[in-house]
Amino acid sequence: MSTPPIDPSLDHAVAEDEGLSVSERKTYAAGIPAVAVSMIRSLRQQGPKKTAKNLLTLNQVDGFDCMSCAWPDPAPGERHTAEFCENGAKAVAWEGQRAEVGPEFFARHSIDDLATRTGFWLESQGRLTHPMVRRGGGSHYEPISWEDAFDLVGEHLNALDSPDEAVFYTSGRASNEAAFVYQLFSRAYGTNNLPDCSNMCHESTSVGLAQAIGVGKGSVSLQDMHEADLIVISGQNPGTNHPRMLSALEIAKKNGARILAINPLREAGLIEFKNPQSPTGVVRGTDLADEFLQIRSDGDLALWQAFGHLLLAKEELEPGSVVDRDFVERHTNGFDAYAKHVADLDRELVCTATGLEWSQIERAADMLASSKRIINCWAMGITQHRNAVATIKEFVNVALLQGMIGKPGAGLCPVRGHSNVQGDRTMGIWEQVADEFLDAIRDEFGFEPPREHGYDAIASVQALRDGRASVFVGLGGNFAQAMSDTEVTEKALASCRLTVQISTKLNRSHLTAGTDALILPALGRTEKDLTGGREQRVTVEDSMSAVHASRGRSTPIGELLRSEVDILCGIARATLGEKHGIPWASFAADYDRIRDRIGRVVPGCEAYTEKVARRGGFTLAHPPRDSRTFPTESGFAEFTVSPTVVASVPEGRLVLQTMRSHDQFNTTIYGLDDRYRGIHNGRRVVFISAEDLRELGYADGDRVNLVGEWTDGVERRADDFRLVTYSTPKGCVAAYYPETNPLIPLDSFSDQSRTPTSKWVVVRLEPATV
Ligand SMILES: Nc1nc2c(c(=O)[nH]1)N[C@H]1C(S)=C(S)[C@@H](COP(=O)(O)OP(=O)(O)OC[C@H]3O[C@@H](n4cnc5c(=O)[nH]c(N)nc54)[C@H](O)[C@@H]3O)O[C@H]1N2
Ligand SMILES: Nc1nc2c(c(=O)[nH]1)N[C@H]1C(S)=C(S)[C@@H](COP(=O)(O)OP(=O)(O)OC[C@H]3O[C@@H](n4cnc5c(=O)[nH]c(N)nc54)[C@H](O)[C@@H]3O)O[C@H]1N2
Ligand SMILES: [Mo]
Repeated sequence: MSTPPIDPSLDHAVAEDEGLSVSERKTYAAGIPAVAVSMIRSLRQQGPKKTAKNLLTLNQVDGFDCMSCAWPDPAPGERHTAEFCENGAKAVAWEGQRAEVGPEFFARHSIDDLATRTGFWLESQGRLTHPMVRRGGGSHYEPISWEDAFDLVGEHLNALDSPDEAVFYTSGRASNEAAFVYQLFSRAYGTNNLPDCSNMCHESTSVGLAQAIGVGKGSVSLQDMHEADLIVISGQNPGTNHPRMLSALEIAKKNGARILAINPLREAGLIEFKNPQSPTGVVRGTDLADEFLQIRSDGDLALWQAFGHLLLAKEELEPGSVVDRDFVERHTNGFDAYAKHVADLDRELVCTATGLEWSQIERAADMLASSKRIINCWAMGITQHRNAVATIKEFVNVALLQGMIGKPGAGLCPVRGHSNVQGDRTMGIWEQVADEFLDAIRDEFGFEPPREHGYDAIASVQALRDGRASVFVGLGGNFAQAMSDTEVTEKALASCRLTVQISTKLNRSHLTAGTDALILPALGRTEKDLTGGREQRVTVEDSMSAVHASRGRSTPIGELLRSEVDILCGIARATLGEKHGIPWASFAADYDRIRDRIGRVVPGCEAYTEKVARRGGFTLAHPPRDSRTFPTESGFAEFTVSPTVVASVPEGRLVLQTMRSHDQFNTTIYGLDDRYRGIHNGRRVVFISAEDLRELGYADGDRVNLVGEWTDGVERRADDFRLVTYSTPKGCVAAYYPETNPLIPLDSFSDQSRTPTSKWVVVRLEPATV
């Protein structure tokens, strides 16, 4: 039943990195090679017929929503026949892989054997096809029936002293229906322990924006992107992680927009774009960035304070030229304190923090000053820092100054990662959900949900580590590899009495198994969902708050697979039975019944069932965007004052940022190339400046170990990386995640949002003894 990998290159996965080579970095993204690479991979993995069917329904109105990122789709009439990017096609091919991982595979491989394999090898074995169990710390996973699996979960959960000893994790690919059912179950069972991947991702955005404008979500639409006259892109690599965003940037540029990119690395997708969808784009690339600031790691807070400083100075010289006084007066609070703070800014401090010349900063500030419709985009290079929340509030300060919220072509645009991470939050996957949400659950379902805040991702690891929690349920994702401090996280998971992973592919989280452990195979986005004997659809929300339906068309890879909704309802039934009278079986039989409840519980989702049935769905209300109303405590948008920070490291140490290659989706590795950065056939590389190489006494190509240093005195290590000379600011190096996650201390997280500082890890280099 289980077949060897189909892509021949995958056979060498265990001997990864042996043929590593480095070539010139690319300056442009998404040309012909991009489409060619994805088509070849797709054909190998899925076969021609399935490929055509899947790719032609990807992101179409009646098709499925791409699971590769949360970038929005154009309006129904404006989509291409091929409305997808290279990395979306890779994600589809990955899910559609024909090889199967079932009972024979698990009989052949013990858990200990599998634990020696790389994540790349594990996932490339194919799709999970059968519910599997490991009992009593046994050596192998064995088949189990669905009903027995559900009963096992119910027995464990009902045996805990307190519901707070269970943790219910969500990865952002889960649909709104699955998310709603999951949080309802968790709360009916009695806990708010609902950590999610957002805790490691855009949490800083949600916290910062909620404080400053009253809504933790972005304030722009795709149409706004097309109409902006300046787009700022900070801490984001769209050519790899949001390639369809490049199409929007291309349209904006054609309409006359300028682009300002702020990043320690000259990412290909920020410099130039060749649109594979348009004949002219392929021949003649579009120059993207008009100005590029090669900033030092975490210099963004100081930079945006400098922008505020320069804009206000210009306003003083030419009153009325920069500040939108009417907006500031009518809609904001705290302007005077902010203006005073940035007026006193220390320029030298800014130059040290950013590594930039003051004249460069002035040029960029002039771009802001001379623009009427500015959109500010950001992603992980901003959110995964100690000062992330403060930095995001500086973005807001400058936007408020210029009145850039709630008008066409302008606004704040955090670019989300997982395709439904924003929707999962809307549906109540949140350890700190608002009391009003809990009141609505109580009123609709007639039970009193727990009110105490639950564990976020970090608190979950701490609780599992310290024995305060002992059951872990993962709705998708790969918690063991995605979280910081890999060794601590893996031990915490392995110490559980029960782990449950609802997954499509095998990963490390299945091998850091609790004493009892379940693998429950789920249908993917691309697959037809016939739960309850009818064709079911699910719904999702993109990064711009647009909600719409998604329906897979391809035949599921195995007959035993169940939908996430069905699996969660099964677990809920086995655990809670008739308690609270929640009709779990009826929910699974017809997802409209879940949508009806979403409509009555979730704010902004009134008449949900009808609205998502419309072609193209609907967009959730966003008061700042829609009417310049700010649902903060004061009723105004808040200017905030934060100290200027110059983050520094001890002599001889470096700041490591951990990021994605072009050939991965988070912990899923599709291949060993990072084409745009010139890396082939390997992932254990460290990008470092020529100056640092010289000063530290190394040469390009040398092999080193990375040693993490932290206040707890523990040395965290990741061994055997090849140094690659690269254009990056002095003192700032970069390497791929998740190989570097063992270096990130569990206690190193952003102030307020508690996001692991994946972009700020203090390391030293040691020669590798090979
Ligand atoms: N193909 C593909 N698509 C994806 C994903 C994937 O893994 N693969 N992941 C999805 C997910 S969950 C997410 S969250 C997004 C992630 O999307 P990105 O945020 O683009 O992902 P990263 O690879 O972490 O890139 C971080 C970028 O920030 C820059 N950076 C690092 N530190 C700083 C800093 O201090 N200041 C500034 N200004 N820039 C900095 C880095 O050089 C890099 O360009 O993508 C989503 N889409
Ligand atoms: N060092 C470092 N760490 C990071 C980051 C970083 O930049 N640097 N980024 C962080 C970010 S932004 C994020 S979002 C997290 C990601 O954390 P996660 O969301 O937990 O991780 P993924 O790698 O996306 O999860 C991959 C697994 O999801 C399962 N899966 C895939 N599709 C489906 C599906 O349709 N249904 C189900 N049930 N399962 C499915 C497969 O089994 C696959 O192995 O990682 C974080 N960790
Ligand atoms: Mo993410």
